[in-house]
Amino acid sequence: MNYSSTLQNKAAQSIALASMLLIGAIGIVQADSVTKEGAPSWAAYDTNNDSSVSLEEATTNKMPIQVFKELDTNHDGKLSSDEFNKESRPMK
Ligand SMILES: [Ca+2]
Ligand SMILES: [Ca+2]
Repeated sequence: MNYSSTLQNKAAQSIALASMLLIGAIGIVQADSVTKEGAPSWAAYDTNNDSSVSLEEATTNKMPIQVFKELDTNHDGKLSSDEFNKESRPMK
């Protein structure tokens, strides 16, 4: 009797299906928020449209915390569009 191996098979199939669905969902989210340069725009980070990007909004959109801290030049814990746009203009 191989009842338990049949159960394992079904579990494996379920996990494989869930993984495919998850990968598909992630792909859709990325296609939606990534610009042609390969990085989300500032507007895409500002998900609640309050004209600033919080650390939570940044990390939700996959910005590393280290990058956020570097961009937040006035250290108020939020990124303005000016601060964000400095990323593409490397001036000291
Ligand atoms: Ca915001
Ligand atoms: Ca700031």
